[in-house]
Amino acid sequence: MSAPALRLRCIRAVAVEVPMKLPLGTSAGTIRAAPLVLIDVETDEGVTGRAYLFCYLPAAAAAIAALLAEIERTLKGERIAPAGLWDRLARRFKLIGVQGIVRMAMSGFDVACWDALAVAAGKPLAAFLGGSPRPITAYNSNGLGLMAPEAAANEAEELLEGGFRAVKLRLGYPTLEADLAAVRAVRRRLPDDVKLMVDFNQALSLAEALERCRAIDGEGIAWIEEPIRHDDFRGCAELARELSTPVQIGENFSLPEQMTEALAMGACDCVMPDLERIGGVTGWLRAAQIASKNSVPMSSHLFPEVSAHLLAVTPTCHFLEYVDWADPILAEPLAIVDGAAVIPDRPGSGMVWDEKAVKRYRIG
Ligand code: SMN
Ligand code: MG
Repeated sequence: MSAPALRLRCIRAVAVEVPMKLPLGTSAGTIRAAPLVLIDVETDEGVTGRAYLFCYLPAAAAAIAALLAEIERTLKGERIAPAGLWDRLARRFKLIGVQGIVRMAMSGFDVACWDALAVAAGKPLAAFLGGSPRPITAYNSNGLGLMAPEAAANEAEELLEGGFRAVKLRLGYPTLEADLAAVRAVRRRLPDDVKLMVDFNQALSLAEALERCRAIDGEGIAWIEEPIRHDDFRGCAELARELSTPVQIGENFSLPEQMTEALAMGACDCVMPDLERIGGVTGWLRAAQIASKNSVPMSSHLFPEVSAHLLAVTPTCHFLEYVDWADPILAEPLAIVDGAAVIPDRPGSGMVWDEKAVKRYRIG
């Protein structure tokens, strides 16, 4: 991988809130619009690298933008060399802590830096990282929130459009019976060869999880995601031992070190790190090595546009989580063909903002 010489001129951060076609009704609340921070890393050489962050709450967007301004003050004029810049920022933010939104801002900056390098090299990010762009099998993670069983079954069927052969259902209803009813209604409606993942979003205590997950263990589920607190690795390990359905965690791994801890404790059967929590491309590449050493299948969480490139260079590549949330502000949204993401044949990640849409959805 030859790294083109680029220097940081400035970072632009714009907050938008874009409408979602389908609301995401999780056990921890419903998200109806996606708050995003769009990041442009501009270089002295005229190359721009882009990334976006998903902020969960609109209120977090302004704070993240302020942290990006601090990153610009710290690194202005520096050579774009992401791993070295990560270490510089880790020192800069040592006292406040490289966690939470600080780590999100650092991750977004890191992704945009890698994009700039790949753009300058004239290669898709996957190719710049040494891989060959190929279709990445995805599951459709739009919608399928908490709702009546028949409504969920209808929506699951609609989500197969685009050739998807896998979808994800959110669980964590007030009762075991309601969880089971949703699983059965959706499973019954989907063709047998379509995979069904379920996600509790940390809704359960360990005792509840043992009971509920045993109840759905024989229902033909591809994985059970975050049944309990994301950082209760001991509890997760007990579930992983007890269940024949794979236990999936990872969207809350904070940097690759926490993934190492989880795997050392046997907390899960598969992992799905999130680009903005694992430490951007730099963190992802480390996580991919850890998953590979442990022979653990690795999927992505959100950010399908960049994650598709990264899964192409992930030795234990499993599934891309597909959501269409960024589509309204992208000039060319990620294409799905036969249920797989098509890595665009453009330099970098291939993300370019639709500036008119950015104006329309801008907040703050
Ligand atoms: C999720 C994603 C984004 C916001 C809330 C919940 C979910 C998933 O856990 O894995 O898609
Ligand atoms: Mg999840």
